[in-house]
Amino acid sequence: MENCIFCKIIRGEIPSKKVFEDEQILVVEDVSPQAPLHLLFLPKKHFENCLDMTINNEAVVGFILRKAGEIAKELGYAESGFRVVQNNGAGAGQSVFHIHFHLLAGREFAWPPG
Ligand code: DGP
Repeated sequence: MENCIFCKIIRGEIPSKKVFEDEQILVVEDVSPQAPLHLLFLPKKHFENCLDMTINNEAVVGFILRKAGEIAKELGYAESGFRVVQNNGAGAGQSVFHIHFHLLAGREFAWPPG
């Protein structure tokens, strides 16, 4: 998508701090971290959120969750716990309409979330 911020990051047109990349996904540090560890998992193929999913997007979502667990473990957060968050729609806090998963760790997390 031409004007999507995350598509621009994926294309390298906006700089980012890259943690992992393969042919399907890019993982970068969030520019506005809400926890000591705050990473964004971005599918390279643009779709907005859960409402914009098709059967073609299902596999990458599963891959992202597995990869989030692997990275959290590698960085030492398996014991302390971590949170994976995905917002759908402005009313739920989605501000960038290219689906992404937040990996947050390194502090206490409240429930229910704010
Ligand atoms: P959400 O509110 O769930 O749509 O999360 C969007 C996140 O994207 C938010 O935590 C801030 C982050 N973000 C916005 N612009 C940029 C950017 O240009 N680079 C990076 N690394 N993160 C960004």
